[in-house]
Amino acid sequence: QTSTMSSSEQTFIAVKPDGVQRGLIGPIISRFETRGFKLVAIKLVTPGKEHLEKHYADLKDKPFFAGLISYMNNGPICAMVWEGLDAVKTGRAILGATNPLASAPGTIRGDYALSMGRNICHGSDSVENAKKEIALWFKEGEVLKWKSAMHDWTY
Ligand code: RTP
Repeated sequence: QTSTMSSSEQTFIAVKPDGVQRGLIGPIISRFETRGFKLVAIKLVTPGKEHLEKHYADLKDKPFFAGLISYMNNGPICAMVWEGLDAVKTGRAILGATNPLASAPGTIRGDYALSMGRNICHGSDSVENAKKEIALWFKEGEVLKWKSAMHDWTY
């Protein structure tokens, strides 16, 4: 499916409160950077319950919804936008399966997490949702356009 891939595809990646509190912002950023993705937005936020309920609106009828919102509302979240070839799908692969027990070693969750309810990171699951999530978490001027000299010829 190379024809549908865009080098400017963007995905929303967040380090959840447990990831921030465990000091895992660095390793998580590092995996996206060293893979070749470009960081175009980043901030530390405590967005509050209402915002988190919007972010997880699709899951509002799930039995774990209230627990999920209180987990996500438990401290700062590091919100980011990463850009590059097939960023959404490859971003999910870098994070690993939702349930860390099923995540392969070498993925973020496969290396740093054990529990579904404390899985340290979030990544958009489709290009459409990535657009919605970026618009929810960032204001227009917060997502930067910049050119890395390196990206011209190394990727
Ligand atoms: P995320 O949105 O956080 O990247 O996770 P995901 O797409 O891989 O998984 P999703 O089904 O959207 O679930 C969102 C988050 O809810 C928590 N969860 N708990 N059965 C449970 O207890 C359960 N299922 C999901 C996880 O934190 C999951 O990442």
